[in-house]
Amino acid sequence: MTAKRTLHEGWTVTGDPGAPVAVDAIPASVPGDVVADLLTAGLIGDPYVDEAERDLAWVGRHDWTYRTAFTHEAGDWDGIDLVFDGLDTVARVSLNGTVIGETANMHRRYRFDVRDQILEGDNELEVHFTAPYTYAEAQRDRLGDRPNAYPEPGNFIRKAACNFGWDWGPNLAGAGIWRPVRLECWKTARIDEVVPRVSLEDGQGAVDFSVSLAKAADTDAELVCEVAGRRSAIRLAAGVATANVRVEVPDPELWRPHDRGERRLYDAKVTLDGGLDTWEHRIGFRTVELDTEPDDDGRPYNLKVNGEPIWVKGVNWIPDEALFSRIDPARLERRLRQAIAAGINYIRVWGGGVYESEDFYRLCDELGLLVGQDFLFACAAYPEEEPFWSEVEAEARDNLARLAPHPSLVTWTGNNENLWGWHDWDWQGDLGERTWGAGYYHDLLPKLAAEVDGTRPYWPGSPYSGARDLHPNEQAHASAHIWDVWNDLDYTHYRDWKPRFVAEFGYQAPPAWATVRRMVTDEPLEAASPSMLWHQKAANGQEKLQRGLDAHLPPVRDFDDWLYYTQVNQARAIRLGIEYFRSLQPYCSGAIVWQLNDCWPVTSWAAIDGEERLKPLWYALRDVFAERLVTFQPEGDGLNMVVVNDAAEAWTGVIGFWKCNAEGRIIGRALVQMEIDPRDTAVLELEPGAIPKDGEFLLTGREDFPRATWFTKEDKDMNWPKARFTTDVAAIDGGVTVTVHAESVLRDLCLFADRLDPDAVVDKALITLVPGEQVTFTVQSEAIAASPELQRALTAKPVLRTIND
Ligand code: BMA
Repeated sequence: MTAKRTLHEGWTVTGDPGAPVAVDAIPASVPGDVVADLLTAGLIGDPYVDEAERDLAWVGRHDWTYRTAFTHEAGDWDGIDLVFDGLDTVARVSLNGTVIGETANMHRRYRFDVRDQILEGDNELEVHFTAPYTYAEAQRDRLGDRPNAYPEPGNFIRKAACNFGWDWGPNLAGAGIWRPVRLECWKTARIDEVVPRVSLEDGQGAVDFSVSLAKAADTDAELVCEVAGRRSAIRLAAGVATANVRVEVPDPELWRPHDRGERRLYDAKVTLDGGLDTWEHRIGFRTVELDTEPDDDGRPYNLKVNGEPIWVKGVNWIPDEALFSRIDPARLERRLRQAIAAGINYIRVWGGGVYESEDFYRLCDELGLLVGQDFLFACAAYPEEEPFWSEVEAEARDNLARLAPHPSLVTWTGNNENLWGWHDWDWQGDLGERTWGAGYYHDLLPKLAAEVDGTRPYWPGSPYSGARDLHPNEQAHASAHIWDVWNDLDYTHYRDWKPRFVAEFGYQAPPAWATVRRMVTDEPLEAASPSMLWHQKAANGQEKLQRGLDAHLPPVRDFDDWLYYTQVNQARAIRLGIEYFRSLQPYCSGAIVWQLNDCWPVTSWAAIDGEERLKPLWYALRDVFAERLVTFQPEGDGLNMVVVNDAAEAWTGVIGFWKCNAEGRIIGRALVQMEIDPRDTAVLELEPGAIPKDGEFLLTGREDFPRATWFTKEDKDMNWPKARFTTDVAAIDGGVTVTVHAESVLRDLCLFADRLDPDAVVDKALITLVPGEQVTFTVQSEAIAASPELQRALTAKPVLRTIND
């Protein structure tokens, strides 16, 4: 029998005497972290507001001691273990004054045998955390410094790299018991670990359970493994503690990503000796292949699930809150549902963050999102010397086993940009003979991935070209990151690339208005007011935003213009990139946008800001990731209409497109009968006469087909007529609708209802209309529904915006 009891109550945290703020046994959250505890106690300002983060640099440079007391009733136990699912990071754990273990890795689970230390009645548990900087800098001094894209020692400690700050995140490197902790008491034997290897061959499912037991004495044991009502049993002789048990499941229903149909999850269960201990998880049957066999052009990077090629409509994922313990299952579910609502089918968990929580992968299993998981290395050279080699091995084993049951998890990747860094970022001179992580990415991790799991493809890096002598970001070879756009070039230069698979590309914009107001109190509020700049972490970020504005949009008159125009530009940049990459299918097989989410309120590449609000980019993603896409793509002096059908059915019908003059008056019409096979692309070369010239533009109909547009000039050069329109506001349950009737061209119409009610949600954005057309926005907001005054504000600037207003 096993009795499990969480130990989350009664904790306090105490700072070391040298800390600038005296912290003496304040209440502490477990799971939690010290920054959140200091905030709750009122000892620090909100690190997300203005420049408060700046004053918190000391937190990561001091030690923190967590303490609690608990009572324990004596029982006839053979084993008593103290189990930590996550300690952040360098900890010394003591029970009743005796040290029971030391840790130095946030990404592992720890189990300590406490039979000899635990007392009947009252017990005192203490976890002392050494400052992460103290440890990491000492390791750096001992082993010798190595390159890091950030001037921080995050590569010398097994702690989330982004804890030390990133180009979208605050530096809040603290400490804490960041995942659950519990006491486990057991009798005779317990199940130590189960790794289910799920396979599917010719429609026949099987689960190979690899089970390890902890036994108190040399007794034999019976294991029963069950899936979908099928079971296999095995007797383990005394002295044997591991077993492999196969359960066959004929004709299982499949697990499918959400855009490929339904999915079925099956209960899997392992029972030890009739109920002495049990292990349960849900699993799913699906196959996954990553086809990277060289072809005439280079090397593809084709993901196949259940034998079907998947065009990866992906986003990069970072921890959803800088203070990780604030991320609860409901928050994760909201975020993942927002991803699905945008047509996203794949989430890459980026290597500068964490191996996500059980809830994250469970939700991806249930909702049908594919997950690519990086091992946790990002943008730096990592030492391979001890203790790091052993820590990385232990962490990889632990997480490969922990995540193995999840059908959503389809690939493992060695690191983020470190192979690229070694090639291109002047590392080699600085490194000399020092290790930098190659041994992890090319040897240790692929070996462990095969040994512990063995059911998922492993790729050494993001990006990686498939051969060590090739440049890792070679565009004709497997995965590439596209960062020359954003860093140096206009977004139209996405079209200079011809990639096989884009694992990162992104373009910044500030967050929603209500989020801006939450993060800065600057008066006057300006694009470059002090706290706005503090919440812009990217190298020359403001200049890069301005470069984009200068190239495309009319001059900015005030902060409202700046906010709207930069957000529109972000959406247009990524729209252009994805439309182009999709037009290259099947040569190009996916695009993973940097980045879906934010971890605090900040100007960043995210589509959903740190306060969970949708930026215009999110709406653009929903358009361009739609199953059926129409896009205009230039080719030489000509123009093609490319129609991409990612559906399982053929797409037939008539697409109407119109040529308009700058006033929006229709000066030419064409109707084309299109027939596009399932998961195929059709290209229609436009007749020279159909191609718009100088100031004219093209657009497709809006009723039966997704609207596509093609402009011959930038908005800044367009001399659009001044926006003219009328509006109707109508009440609906829990909100209002706003119908806009266009009397002139209206370009990228947006309704920023969060300016009136921070909780308002609007169903569309970035709508372009010509005279005579109309659009209806649906606004969910109780506050607006209840207020005629707010309703009036809904139909005017700065809430209702169009480029030509
Ligand atoms: C890539 C990512 C992140 C970074 C982003 C934006 O390098 O891997 O490291 O946040 O670009 O610069």
